[in-house]
Amino acid sequence: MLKFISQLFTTATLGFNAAIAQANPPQVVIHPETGNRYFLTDILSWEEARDAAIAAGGHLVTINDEPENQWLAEQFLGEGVDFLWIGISDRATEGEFEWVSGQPVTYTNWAPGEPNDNPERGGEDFGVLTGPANPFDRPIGSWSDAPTPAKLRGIVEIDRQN
Ligand SMILES: [Ca+2]
Ligand SMILES: [Ca+2]
Ligand SMILES: [Ca+2]
Repeated sequence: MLKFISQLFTTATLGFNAAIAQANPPQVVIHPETGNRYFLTDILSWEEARDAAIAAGGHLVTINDEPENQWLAEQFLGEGVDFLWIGISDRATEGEFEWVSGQPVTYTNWAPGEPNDNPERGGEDFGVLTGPANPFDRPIGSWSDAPTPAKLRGIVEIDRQN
């Protein structure tokens, strides 16, 4: 864990030369108020992204309030981004969305008509944050549930106290 954080810190502070020395460097951003760190996983299933987040000492992001949602949208929802995994799921009990971090659900930002557990896609249990390239004209920063076979990048959050 400490070694990993140290590597992230080195990549973030040494800049371009250090970044190109790694095949796929995590681009870490630090929230200016909470000190929590965030970065994107590779393109993975939700469950793979969840496991990658745990391996990094964090969790798929828990979006606790509207300011955090807005900040994440500004950091990660650039041009060409359609969807990113977030750490909310109703895999355990259909219709009851929980954060994988175990933190309580204090805020949601579902898009109109979502979550819908879309039966045409075999049901949907895993949350995504919506970017500008989404094909459904959904509001940027809104959430929806997505199907198990989907492969996306996920947002990892490492809480400061960890
Ligand atoms: Ca959070
Ligand atoms: Ca579901
Ligand atoms: Ca859906």
